Amino acid sequence: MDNQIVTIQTQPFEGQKPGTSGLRKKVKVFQQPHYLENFVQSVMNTISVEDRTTLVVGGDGRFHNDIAVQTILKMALANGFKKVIVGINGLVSTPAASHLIRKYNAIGGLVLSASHNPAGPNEDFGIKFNNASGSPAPEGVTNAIFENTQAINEYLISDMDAVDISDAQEIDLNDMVVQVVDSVADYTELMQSLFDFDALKQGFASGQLSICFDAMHAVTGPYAKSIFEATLGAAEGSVINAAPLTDFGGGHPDPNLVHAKELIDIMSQDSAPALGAASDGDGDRNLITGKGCFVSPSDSLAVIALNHRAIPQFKNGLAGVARSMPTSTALDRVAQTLSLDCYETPTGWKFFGNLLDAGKVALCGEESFGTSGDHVREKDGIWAVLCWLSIMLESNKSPESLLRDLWQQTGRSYYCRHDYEGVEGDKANQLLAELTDSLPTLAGTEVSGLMVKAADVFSYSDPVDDSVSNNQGVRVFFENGSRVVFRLSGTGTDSATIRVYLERVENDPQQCDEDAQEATKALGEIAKQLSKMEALTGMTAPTVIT
Ligand code: G16
Repeated sequence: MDNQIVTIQTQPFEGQKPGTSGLRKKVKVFQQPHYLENFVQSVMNTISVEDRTTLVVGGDGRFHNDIAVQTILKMALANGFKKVIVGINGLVSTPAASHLIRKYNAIGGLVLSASHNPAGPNEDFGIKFNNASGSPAPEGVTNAIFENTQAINEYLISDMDAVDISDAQEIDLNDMVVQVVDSVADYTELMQSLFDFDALKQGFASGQLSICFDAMHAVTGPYAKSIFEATLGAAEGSVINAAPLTDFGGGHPDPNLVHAKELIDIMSQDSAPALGAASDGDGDRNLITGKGCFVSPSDSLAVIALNHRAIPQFKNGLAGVARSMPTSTALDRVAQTLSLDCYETPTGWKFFGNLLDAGKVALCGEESFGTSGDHVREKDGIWAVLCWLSIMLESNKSPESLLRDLWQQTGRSYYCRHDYEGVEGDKANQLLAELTDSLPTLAGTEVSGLMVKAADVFSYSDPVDDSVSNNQGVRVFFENGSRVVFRLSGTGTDSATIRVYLERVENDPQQCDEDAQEATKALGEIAKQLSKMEALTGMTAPTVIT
């Protein structure tokens, strides 16, 4: 093919700073001329010319995915990449993208997704760069990308026609090869290597296992169909909302109690299958529920850790475990019971990358419905479901009784997250600033009957590369072991969201049956009081409780 490389003059856009997980903005923002190109060029500028070997590209299939993929192919060619691996029709789940990067020894990947945020012409789009280990780029790299976006004055792009990526094939563009891969097949093969598929198959055949998996019309539908139905023999129709749609069917593919209501309703019926699960827009998050029994993400992580020997990937033991700071301390108690190292990182999967690469941990998780192992460097929704199926099969127990076992052995973290959405950015910043200012005198005071033991702003020193990340959330600890955490979401696309994380630890196994929302209600009031929520934002109650 005879393609011309064109140099386009451009100017920096404001606000191209990657957040918790890449750059997320409204589609309309990404549709502005040069907007996506500026960011992509800024990423490519951080990769030296000799390192521009293989790049992985793909996304969750949301509106604008197709256009963005073609733009990136043209820019990869113009910027001297030798090969681009892309999923059929540009679709790749986030964990599958991480796997492709590792499998094909790519220098990294551009993952197109705004995760659980709604999709469509008036909704959200996103892009992030993952490094050669498949991990979301660490802060040093995202800062370098941001600096590039502020100084950019030109980008390189080929004038070639759109590449046909509708089938698995290799296309030679002379200077660059585009390899279109069936990422569902690659990912299914990976899962097969990590779990005992024969045993799981028998579990489904015997009726011991059954599942309802809600793909929420997002990217995991084909992966879930391939693994649960076609390979493991779950009944046809076990995967619901399986067809990926560019607007996710108008839904909000956030697998939580609010947005996965269809699944929760199915799981509350007498005819419910043994396990209910859902994943999000790009397939990295997961929700786990038994019959009428929601498993909080923090507890799910702790159950997987406690029962890790039932998972073939971990049959030789776990190197260590990690959780993000706001995630409940259930994992810490399991780690203590099993004598495992347990690390506490800031929110953002990228912070687990170094620990995983260094072999310090093999299982990580977050309260935001994310869990994964050391097989990829992203959270992995389907993998978490396979962990639960493996544990249920080996123990012959339901999710509910596995939860009870956890609470019996290590106590229960009653846990709830209150989100205050739609807050003006200035007001949200002011709330966090005033709260931070109040911290030095907080310890030793009593708030609504609870004594404050300590209060601080979480700062993380990475034990592998010694990098320091400050301002990672405000923590208030109480004498009775309860904890309240405040931070601003880094994944929104317009107004600010204040997240308030509530945890009350109950060590008496006889007292573990309360409803989590009820059990943390008083802490929620204390959090409002401490943060002057109503006075500063005008909000009297959270908009979402999970
Ligand atoms: C991303 C990050 C997670 C984080 C979550 C919520 O997930 O990878 O580590 O917990 O955002 O972040 P925030 O509280 O800042 O909104 P995802 O699934 O959105 O890519």
